[in-house]
Amino acid sequence: MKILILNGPNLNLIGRREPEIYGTQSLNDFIEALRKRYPECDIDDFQSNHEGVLIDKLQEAMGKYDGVVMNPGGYAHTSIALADTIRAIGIPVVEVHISNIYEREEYRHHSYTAEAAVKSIVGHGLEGYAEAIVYLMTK
Ligand code: CA2
Repeated sequence: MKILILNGPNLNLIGRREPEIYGTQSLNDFIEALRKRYPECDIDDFQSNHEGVLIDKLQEAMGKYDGVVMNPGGYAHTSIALADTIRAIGIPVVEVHISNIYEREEYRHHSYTAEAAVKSIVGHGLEGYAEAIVYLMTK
C-alpha cells in the first residue's frame, strides 16, 4: 500500500516551538519511525507552507497513492480550495490534527478540509498519524 503523508504550513517547526501544544519530537523523526513501524506500507511524505503547492501535490497523488494522511495545518480552517481538491481526487484522505482543535481558539473549531476527508483524527498528538495509517490499511 502506498501512502502519502502531506503536511501544511508551519508543521516543519513541530518539536522546536510550542512544545506544550505540539510536543518535542520533530515530524521528520516521527515519520521515519512510522516507516520502520509499518514496513508493509510504502510511505512518502511532503510538507509545504503554500496552499497551491499542497493542492498540486494532492492532484499529483491521483493514480500514485492508495491513501493520503493530511495535516492541513491552519489551512484546515480557511481553505475551501483544499477541501475541493480532496473531494476531486477520489483517494481516501484522513485528516490529522496533533492538537485538539476543538479545545483551542474558536477559529480552529471548524475544518473545511475535514468535511471532505473520510476521517478526522484530532488531539492524539503525533500518534494520530499512525492511527490514520492503520485506518487506511484496514479500510
Ligand atoms: O494541531 C494541529 O495539528 C494543527 O493542524 C497545527 C497547526 C494549527 O494551525 C492548526 O489549527 C492545528 C499549526 C502547525 C504548527 O504551528 C506551529 C506554530 C508555532 C510553533 C510550532 C508549530
